[in-house]
Amino acid sequence: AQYNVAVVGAMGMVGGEMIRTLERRNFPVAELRPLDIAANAGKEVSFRGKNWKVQEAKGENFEGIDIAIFSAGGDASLELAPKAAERGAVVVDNSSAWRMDPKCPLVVPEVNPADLKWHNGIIANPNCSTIQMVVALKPLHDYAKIKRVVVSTYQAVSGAGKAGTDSLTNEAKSYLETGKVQTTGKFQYQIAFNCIPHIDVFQEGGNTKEENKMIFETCKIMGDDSIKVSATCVRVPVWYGHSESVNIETERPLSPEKARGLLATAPGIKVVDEPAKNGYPMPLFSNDEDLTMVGRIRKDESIANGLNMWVVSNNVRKGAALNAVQVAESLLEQNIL
Ligand code: 2RA
Repeated sequence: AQYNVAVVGAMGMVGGEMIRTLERRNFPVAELRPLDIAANAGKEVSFRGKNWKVQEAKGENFEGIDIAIFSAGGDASLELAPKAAERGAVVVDNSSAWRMDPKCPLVVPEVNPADLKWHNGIIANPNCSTIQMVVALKPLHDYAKIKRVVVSTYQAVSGAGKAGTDSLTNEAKSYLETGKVQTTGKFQYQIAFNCIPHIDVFQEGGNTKEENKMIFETCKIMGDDSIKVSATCVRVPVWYGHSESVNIETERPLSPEKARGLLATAPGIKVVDEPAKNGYPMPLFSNDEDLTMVGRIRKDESIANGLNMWVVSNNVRKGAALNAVQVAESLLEQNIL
């Protein structure tokens, strides 16, 4: 069977990656319907050697759509996802709008594919920094039961879209050319040659929204509210690829060797862990990578059952577009559509 697939936010960085991912993975698309803001209606996107005209993202333009993949910001999702679902589409939404809604499954196919079975029309794609972490946590949690996670993230500027990557490029360029940085204002401060411990807005209690996303989304995806998560999310001057220092405490003993074996055989993971050969994951190697890379796996000697690891994944691919397409693939595999 083939399906009519809408991509909402088709002209954006993640929307464009979604279309490339649908093509690259040969998703059975009968009609591709690129949807975006009115100003972009009439423009064209290429898919499978054809040009497809962009239409305005509005209710009636979801008629006849089987799957609607959104990456158009929270407001558009709040307004249009229910309209798409009313017209019979299954929505996979990359914004944060529906992630903690009890009626909406929050899914990483390598972790909780069965949650797709209870969807009510809208499925939420988790935050990029959460996705890569739970892919790595899943095999270790199943074997040794994770009690607590402490994570520090080193997030690429592309997490803030094209404006984010442009900021880094322009600021670095102006510094190297003139010795002064002309900031573009996308981030709170200059990001070139700097790190900013502030992603999204500050919440009650001092965490940012990005940090709370990692805390709350992790428990929902893992299906275990007993997992304690502490997160610090930092923007760093890297274009693509989020890196995370992940420390876990488990109920049962878990040696680095055992962890390495579990990770190496788990879905969606590539273990890159050969310190003697300077073998460890880096965002520079994540550009063409669909897998979540894990390295620096070592015992945390400061507690009884502690383990440290370093997790790197491409935030535009697995962190957004790829995971959303894999959710759509899982719907087909499980005959849920
Ligand atoms: C960021 N995770 O990195 C957020 C949204 N993509 O900016």
